[in-house]
Amino acid sequence: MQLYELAAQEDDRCFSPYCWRIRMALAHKGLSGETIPWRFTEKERIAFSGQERVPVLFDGQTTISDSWAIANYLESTYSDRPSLFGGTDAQALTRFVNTWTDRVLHAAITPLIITDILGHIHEKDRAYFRESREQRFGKTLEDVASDRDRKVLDLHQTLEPFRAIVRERTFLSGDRPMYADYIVFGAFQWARSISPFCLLQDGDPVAAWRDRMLHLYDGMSLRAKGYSV
Ligand SMILES: N[C@@H](CCC(=O)N[C@@H](CS)C(=O)NCC(=O)O)C(=O)O
Repeated sequence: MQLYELAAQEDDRCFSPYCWRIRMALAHKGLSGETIPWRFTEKERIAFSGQERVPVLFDGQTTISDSWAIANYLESTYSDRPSLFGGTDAQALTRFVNTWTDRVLHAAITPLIITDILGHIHEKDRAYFRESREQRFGKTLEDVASDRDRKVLDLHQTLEPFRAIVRERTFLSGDRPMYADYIVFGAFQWARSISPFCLLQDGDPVAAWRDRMLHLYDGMSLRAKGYSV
């Protein structure tokens, strides 16, 4: 299996939140995938997948893109291995976690780390990243990133429903982590891989949950290149 992952300047600084979901999902299923580092501007290298984003999983003869589609593929193809969802009803509900994370959590984290992303990506990606993101946000990256000491408080507020769950349970999914946990964790691993800015305060149940996640699978994500924040 090969997993095309977004890499920064260094090949082993993989920072895509979507790719982290799949790294964790592969570990959960006990599958190993070779990481193929990929940069934003290398669209032709993943043209075989028929689209322009990572993650892309290449499994034998099968190519799948989009993290949600890949997770579903892994679940059905490797159904004899530990479930990522815990049944079809839970799978449907996990889709909500996917959408909330993509649209709400990522939006709250983006201003806190966007200039650190710019500082870490490969130099050949910088002009593309700045132009495409400034077009998306309708302002400069520096304006998006302004006032982050106040914006981090917005993140803490955004996390409140999630915090209420992980205050009571070990993982979002209960006693064991599942794909819903990996979706949310991907967002924190995105930040940790690329930014020294501290998103979570000591004593926050979300920080304790993230710490438990970091230690899963022999500390795979703790050992990955990133900042100790
Ligand atoms: N919905 C997709 C989103 C994938 C995505 O946006 N990936 C980013 C990396 S984090 C990407 O490849 N961006 C390419 C670009 O911006 O040109 C998924 O869940 O996999």
